[in-house]
Amino acid sequence: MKIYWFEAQAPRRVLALVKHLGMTAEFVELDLVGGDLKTPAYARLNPNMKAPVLVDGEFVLWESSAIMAYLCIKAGSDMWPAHAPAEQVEVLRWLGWNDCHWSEAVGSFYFEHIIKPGFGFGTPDREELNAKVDGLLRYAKVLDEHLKGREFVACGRLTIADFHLASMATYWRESEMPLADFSNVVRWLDGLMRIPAWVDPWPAERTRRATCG
Ligand SMILES: N[C@@H](CCC(=O)N[C@@H](CS)C(=O)NCC(=O)O)C(=O)O
Repeated sequence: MKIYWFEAQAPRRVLALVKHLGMTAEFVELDLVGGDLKTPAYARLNPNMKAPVLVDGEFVLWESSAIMAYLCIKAGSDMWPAHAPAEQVEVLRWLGWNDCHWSEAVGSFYFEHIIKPGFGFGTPDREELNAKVDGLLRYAKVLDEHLKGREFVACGRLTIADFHLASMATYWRESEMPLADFSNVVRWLDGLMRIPAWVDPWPAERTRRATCG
């Protein structure tokens, strides 16, 4: 099994899960700036030209939430409750909420403060972020109220929903996301930082991309 990745939030959650579940994989690191995601060979794996991508034999899968579900099924982990329909829809609800609302709310802060300096794309545009504050507060309130009295997002235990929602918000302090007043969100994010694979998801051994397949 190969996983194509680079140091960014969507690959982060997949790599953290692989490590957390104790799975083995070949981790193929992509050079974003060098254009690895724009090659025809990579586009054949993922026509969106994004990471991560999982290749397991002939099977190719993109979208981190689907990849995480696949990994859990393969490992027999209930972090994706494949055999419990009521729990499955609960997790699914938060995966969808992330992709439609939360990732949009936190994404600009993450991009301006983590991705731009990290990849040499310039310095954070704080004026641009001022316009994003209301959107973030709106959805942070939803998550904060949901997390009242809860340690995890769904099913009363760690699921892929936690990794999915936390991957950009983990960097909230460095990204100047106005989350300090959302004590349940902060408690949840700080709690995840007690999971070794979440703190350090990146592979110890890295293979540079030679071929896509
Ligand atoms: N919804 C996708 C998002 C994939 C995505 O946007 N990946 C980013 C890294 S976090 C990427 O590959 N960006 C490269 C680019 O846009 O050129 C997923 O969850 O897998």
